[in-house]
Amino acid sequence: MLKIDGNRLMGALDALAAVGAIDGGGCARLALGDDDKAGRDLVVGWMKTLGLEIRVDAIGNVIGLRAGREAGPPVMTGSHIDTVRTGGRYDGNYGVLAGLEVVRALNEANIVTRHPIAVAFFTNEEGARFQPDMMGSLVYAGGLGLNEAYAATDRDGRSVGDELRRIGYLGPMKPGAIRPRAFVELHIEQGPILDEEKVQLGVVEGVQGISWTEYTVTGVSNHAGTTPMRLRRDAGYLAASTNVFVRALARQMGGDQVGTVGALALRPNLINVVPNQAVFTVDLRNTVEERLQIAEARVAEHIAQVAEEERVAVESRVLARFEPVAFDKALVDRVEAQAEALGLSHRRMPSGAGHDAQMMQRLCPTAMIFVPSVGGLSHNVKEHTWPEDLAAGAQVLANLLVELADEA
Ligand code: HGY
Ligand code: MN
Ligand code: MN
Repeated sequence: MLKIDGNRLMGALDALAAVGAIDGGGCARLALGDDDKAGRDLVVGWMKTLGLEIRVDAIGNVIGLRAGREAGPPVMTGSHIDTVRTGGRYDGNYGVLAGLEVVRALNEANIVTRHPIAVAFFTNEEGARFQPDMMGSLVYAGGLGLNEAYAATDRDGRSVGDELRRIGYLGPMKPGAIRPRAFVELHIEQGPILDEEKVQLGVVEGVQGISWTEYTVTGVSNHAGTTPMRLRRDAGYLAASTNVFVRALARQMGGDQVGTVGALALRPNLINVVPNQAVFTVDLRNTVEERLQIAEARVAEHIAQVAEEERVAVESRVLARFEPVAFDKALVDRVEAQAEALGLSHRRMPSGAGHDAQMMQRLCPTAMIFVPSVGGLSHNVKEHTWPEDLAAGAQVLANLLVELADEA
C-alpha cells in the first residue's frame, strides 16, 4: 500500500501557513492579494519540484498534472489556498497539500498509475474579498462567465480581472478544459460533529444550500440627543433588528437552518449620530432547498416590515446562491469503503461549509472526505486538527486516488 508521510505533510502545512501568517497561528491570504500570490508561487514551486505539468486557467485556477501510463482525463483532487481574514492553517490548504503528499509518495515508490492524477487549487473559494464564494471552481464548472467573474470588485473597487493580471495568474487555459474522471476533495470538517462524537473520518454525502445577500439601508442621520424616537429613521436599527430576527428564525426553524449577519458597516459610525446608512450581509444555509427558501422569504418579509415602520429605504444584492448538492453515491460509498479498510471510525454527514467539490460535481463524480476540527472551530486562527487525523485523512485520499487512477 502506498504510504503517505504525515510528518512531511505537517511540514508543508507549516511552510504554507507562514505565508500571510497572523497572530495566533493562523494565516490571512485573501484571494488575489499579495499574500495569495506568495502562497500560489510557493505551491506552484512545489508542484514543479514534484515533476507536475502546471496548467493555469483564465480565472487563475492552477492544476498540476501527473502523467499516467495512458493519456486521458485525470483523477483530480484539490481545494483552495486562499483564506478568510481570520483564517486557520488547514481550511483548504490541507486538501491541496495532502494531494501533493500523495504525488510525492507515488514518485518515491516509482508508481505510474494507469490514468493521470491532477492536484488543483481553485481561485477565491472563500468569497471573503470577492463574491460569490467558490468563484474559481464555479467558473471551471461553467456556472459563472469569465467576464462576470472578472467584473466582481472588492470594497476598494479593485476587480478580479485586474487583480488576476496584477499577480500574474490570469492563465491561458480555458476553465474546464480538463474534465476529470472523478474529483475527491479532502477537507477539515470545520464543524463540531466528528470531534464531539470522537469519529475519525467524515464520509461527506453533500453540501448544504447557501444564500448570501447584501443589504444597503438608507435612513436620515440626526442628532442622537435632540431627535425624539418617533422622528428617527435609523438605518442601523434595521440592521440590528435583522440580526436578532435571523438568529431567532434559525432557532425557531431548527434542523440544519443557520443564519449569520457577518458584515456590518454603519455611516457615519459616530457615537452621537443616528446612522443614515447601514450596509450588512445575511448568510442563510440549509440542507433542504425548500426550507432555505422559507428562511429567505421570512427575512425579506421582516426587512420590508421594519423598513416601512422606520421609513428607511432598502436595496438588496444577491452575492451568492447555491442549492444543496448531493455527491455521487457510488463514489461516496468508495470513500466509506476506504475508511473501513483502514479501520477508521467514520460516519456519513453533510457539509455545513461550501466547497469547490460542490461545483466539480457538475462535471464529474465527486466526493469529499472530512477529518475532525477540534472544538468545531474554523475561520478562526485557533482552527486545529490533530496530526494523526490529518495523516489518516491523507492516507484515505491516497488509497482512493490510486484505486480510481488504476481502474479500467
Ligand atoms: O462560506 C463557506 O462556506 C466557504 O468557507 N467559502
Ligand atoms: Mn475551505
Ligand atoms: Mn473557508
